[in-house]
Amino acid sequence: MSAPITSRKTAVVTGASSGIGASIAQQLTAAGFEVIAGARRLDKLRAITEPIGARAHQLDVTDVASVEAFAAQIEGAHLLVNNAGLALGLAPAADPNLDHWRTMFETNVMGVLHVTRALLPRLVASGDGHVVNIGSIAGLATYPGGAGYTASKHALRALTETLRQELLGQPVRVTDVAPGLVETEFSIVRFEGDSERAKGVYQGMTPLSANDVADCVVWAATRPSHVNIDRIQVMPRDQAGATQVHRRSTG
Ligand code: NDP
Ligand code: 8X3
Repeated sequence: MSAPITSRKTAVVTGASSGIGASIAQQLTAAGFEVIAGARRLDKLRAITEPIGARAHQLDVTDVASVEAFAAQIEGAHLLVNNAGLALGLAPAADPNLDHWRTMFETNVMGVLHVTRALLPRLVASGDGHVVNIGSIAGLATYPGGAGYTASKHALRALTETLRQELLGQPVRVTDVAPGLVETEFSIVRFEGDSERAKGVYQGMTPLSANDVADCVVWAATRPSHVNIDRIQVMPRDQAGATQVHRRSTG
């Protein structure tokens, strides 16, 4: 007797052209989801999605027209992973780079709002929807020079928690996955291509990998439908807080 035909659940992953989002797309595909991935750099995105048979569409989460065009290509969705995000610089709050602040808020907060707003009706209609927002330890703590980024991730946490409250009674779960240090392109972006400075962030310690965070997302997404994992705070063993990092001497 042949196995019953089961339809695959559809997952949408933003910012899947590198780092954590790429690993989430890969691991969700391996877990049986049909993945639709978005990012601005379509060539990098396709290099991730083609080998795993996922769909790739260009997406700039800060641009409402781009979000609408992206959403128009999606028929139905069960899982939305709002992963696209970035930090820019480490300027003090008293002497801020206003363009950096704007881009961080436009991406990390407004971007999540735009994509969620566009896809929420489809998540509800699926009868078993789930929004996973990639927050950060920076949404739970602060550090000098990090005000623009930490304020945006605190705002994202408020958005995530409010969404969970407002969706009470609807068939949609809401999860915050909040990692500590993860070695990806994150610090290269933060320091605008200065890879030596970026490497220094992880010097002498063992950071999380993108796969470690993707594991958490897949675990939360594959719990039974009545189980809402509110938050997973996941840290390297070498990190005990936003600024408490154990580093071994490398000299
Ligand atoms: P990466 O820089 O490796 O990946 C960021 C991803 O976001 C890229 O795919 C990038 O794609 C995408 N992105 C950025 N801006 C936009 C935009 N406007 N529209 C669409 N996609 C966008 O960093 P990470 O993988 O580390 O970061 C992923 C998430 O994890 C972020 O939200 C970050 O804040 C969070 N995080 C990271 C931690 C870390 O230590 N690395 C720790 C805690 C949380 P493209 O440029 O092609 O658009
Ligand atoms: C990224 C981690 O510590 O750079 O969200 O803010 S940190």
